[in-house]
Amino acid sequence: MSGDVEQVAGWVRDARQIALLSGAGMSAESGVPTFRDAQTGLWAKFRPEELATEDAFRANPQMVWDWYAVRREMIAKVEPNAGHLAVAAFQRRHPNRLTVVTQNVDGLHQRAGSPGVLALHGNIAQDKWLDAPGDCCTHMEPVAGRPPRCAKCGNMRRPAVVWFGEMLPARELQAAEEAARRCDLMLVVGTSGAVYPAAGLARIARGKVVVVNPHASELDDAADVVLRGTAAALLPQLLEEGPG
Ligand code: BJW
Repeated sequence: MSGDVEQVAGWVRDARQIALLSGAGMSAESGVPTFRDAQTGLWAKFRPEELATEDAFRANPQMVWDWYAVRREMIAKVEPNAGHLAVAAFQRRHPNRLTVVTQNVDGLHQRAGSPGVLALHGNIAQDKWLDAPGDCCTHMEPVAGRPPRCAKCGNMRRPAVVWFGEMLPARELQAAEEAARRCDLMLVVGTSGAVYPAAGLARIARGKVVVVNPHASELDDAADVVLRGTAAALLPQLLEEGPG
């Protein structure tokens, strides 16, 4: 274990309240592509800012729906990695000592067994109505299609995720801010720190801030320690509480 890793493992042991803010890099070793790293396939053609918006969906609902369909299918096939599992195991050993705040929509923290995950950007496995549903929408099954629509008014189904320009779920965001304000230690794992208000949580953390990321991030300047490594390699070392 490097000196820095050992030091942070000590902070983990001493902290009464830990907040873990995760981003796409948390799931990279499960095989889920990140948003802003070099991308292949669909990701090479579009930036998230161009697809993850209501305007993009209204302009080209089939293309955006298909982008999500490909990602949903891929996410359904992957498994939580050693990082997700180390977090969940820590929470089992220490109930109520670690709060997971995630920007990820893949549900992998939840599948690893983490309780009470605060999912700031929604859940890609679910969908919801694009416009406020009328009686027709709520009483009829949507007609299958890409995207499915209400047979009567044409209202479309859309992924239940948070797009740019949309508000984050109020309860989750408030709970995440509280977790940041009361923590003794925040682990910021696998996020570029480019998207707000999630990234701002690292800047309001009361306690020490540790960034875990193999590459430079926009939150490195907010960190007391930056650990250059991956989530699946480092989180087990930080959270497994060896002899210390
Ligand atoms: C590894 C690794 C390994 C690789 N281990 N690490 C303040 C300032 C400026 C702008 C704004 C601001 N406040 C709000 C805004 C506007 C906007 C915003 O932030 N824009 C920025 C781009 C500038 N924010 C919003 O619009 C938000 N809403 C909002 O603020 O509402 C209020 C409001 C309303 C109206 C007007 C104004 C305000 C909503 C943001 C929603 C983001 N949604 C998405 C898509 C979700 C659905 C989907 O999946 O399609 O969320 S965008 C995308 O980015 C996704 C992610 O959750 C999010 C963050 O990305 P993340 O997780 O950091 O991934 P990457 O790819 O960027 O980084 C991966 C990292 O992992 C890298 O650093 C790698 O090095 C690392 N890594 N392998 C560890 N193995």
